[in-house]
Amino acid sequence: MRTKVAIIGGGPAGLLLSHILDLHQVGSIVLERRSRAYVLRRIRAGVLEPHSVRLLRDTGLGERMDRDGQEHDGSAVVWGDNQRLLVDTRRFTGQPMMTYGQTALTEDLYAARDRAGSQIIDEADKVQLHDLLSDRPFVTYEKDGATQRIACDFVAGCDGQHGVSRESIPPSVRRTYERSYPFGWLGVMALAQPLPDITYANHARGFALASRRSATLSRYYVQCDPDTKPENWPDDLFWQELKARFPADVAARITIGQVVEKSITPLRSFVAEPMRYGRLFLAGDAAHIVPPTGAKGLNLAISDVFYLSRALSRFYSTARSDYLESYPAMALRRVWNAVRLSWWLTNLLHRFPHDTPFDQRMRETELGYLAGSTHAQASLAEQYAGLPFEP
Ligand code: RFL
Ligand code: PHB
Repeated sequence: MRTKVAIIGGGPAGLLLSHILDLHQVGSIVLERRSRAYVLRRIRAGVLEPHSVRLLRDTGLGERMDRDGQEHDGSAVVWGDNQRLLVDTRRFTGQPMMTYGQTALTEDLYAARDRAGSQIIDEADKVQLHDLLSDRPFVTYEKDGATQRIACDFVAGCDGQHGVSRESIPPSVRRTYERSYPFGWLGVMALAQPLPDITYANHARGFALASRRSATLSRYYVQCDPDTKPENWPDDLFWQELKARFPADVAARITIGQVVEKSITPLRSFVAEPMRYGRLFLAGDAAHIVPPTGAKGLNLAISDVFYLSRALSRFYSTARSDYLESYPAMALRRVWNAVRLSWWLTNLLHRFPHDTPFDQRMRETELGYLAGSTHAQASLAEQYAGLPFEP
């Protein structure tokens, strides 16, 4: 087999890259380790920045998002004795945020790829990347017991946190930056009417977050021990703990419903540099992980793909490689800003095991300052909405 771009990973980054390249007549093959059913069962992100929304609309992926997604002005933060702040992106940036589940977006992407008759090879085992420093790289994998080979011009490593692409960059070239946090998030999807606003809570019992997927589907998270298991959290305990972490008036408006999914996510910040090695380009979680507190992971995957698809389509239409050369630095500028915001919000909103009363007073003082200062709110809203894509 031969293609222009071999894309490793059929998550949002890999599928969106294949979709946009196709719009520019650049052929690709996607190799996904899991089955399509497995990929579509994963429940993850929910919040899209205006830049992501615009890109999805501009590339013909906006129809269901605009019908089923929910535009909103931003997100609320609550703490202490009924104190509340709205991170109002509409007021400060002129643009709303969108709640639309990653699962639905991934379905839309698969549907678009199917309509275009594109090649997505699922259950591709033992993917390996070869000759990345040559101008004739290739990829091998196993499917149904046979080894296959794809010759290509470029490899896009979109295979997430545990993929093979990043590991194909020799350790002597790779630099990694990491912070792990001493807690996780227990996430619950429930058939219940959500709160009107996405609401983050800083509480003595730990962080909590109320979000949504639709008018009848709520998404909730509570900070938990990173080593706990969903089995340790029977539904009753979860609802009790969730409500205990919000101010009484907010808690009273949380509707209890049937729990349809429960999972634990560890929190971690991670960046691997450079995002390029010869003919290999990394995008999305393959290169960087952020704790979900800033709702940035999926949005970064989308902005990486915007830069990379532009660089590759320019290369094929004009033979210019300037955007390919600048891709790692340009993508990383946006990545590091989101890493900083996610780290800062994680520190601001969670309780840490060895916190002293001083630490919590610092958080409350900072939250109080944010609530009282339009300058500080404008800065936060600008970052929560995401920095604009560079020309
Ligand atoms: P993905 O989605 O992990 O997809 C990578 C794909 O690569 C496949 N793969 C391989 N394929 C072939 N060969 C191999 N060796 C392979 N190894 C792996 C995998 O099976 C998979 O299908 O990465 P991608 O595409 O970069 O997308 C990134 C996003 O999924 C992630 O950043 C977000 O979900 C993060 N995130 C959030 N991001 C937001 O922007 N807004 C949010 O509100 C938000 N909330 C969240 C989140 C992530 C969460 N979890 C569970 C980590 C909430 C949570 C709870
Ligand atoms: C979600 O809806 O899953 C969600 C919302 C906000 C976040 C993270 C996740 O910061």
